[in-house]
Amino acid sequence: MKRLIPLLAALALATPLHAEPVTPPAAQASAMSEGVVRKIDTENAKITLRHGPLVNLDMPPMTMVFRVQPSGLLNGIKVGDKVKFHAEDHNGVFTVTAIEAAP
Ligand SMILES: [Cu+2]
Repeated sequence: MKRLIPLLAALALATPLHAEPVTPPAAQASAMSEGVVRKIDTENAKITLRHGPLVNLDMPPMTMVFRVQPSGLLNGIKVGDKVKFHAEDHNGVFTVTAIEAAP
């Protein structure tokens, strides 16, 4: 019975008393970022993007290589395209999980 007390205390602390006026986690998790395609490596499912700030990854603008998953996302994407994309940190591997050419 003693072991239940820390658990109940943790649950009580985890329950927010009021909503904070911040971006909901769900919206951040699916946030789309802007970028320009610099290089595409279809064989290895990799893409080099010059990207703007990645809010969900807390990353400043830079040019870097991302893994693409699924690799079929690269279909129809060309070097030089302006894109909107979503990237996630998959165990330390920055992975694009959604990408679309921006007008
Ligand atoms: Cu980056």
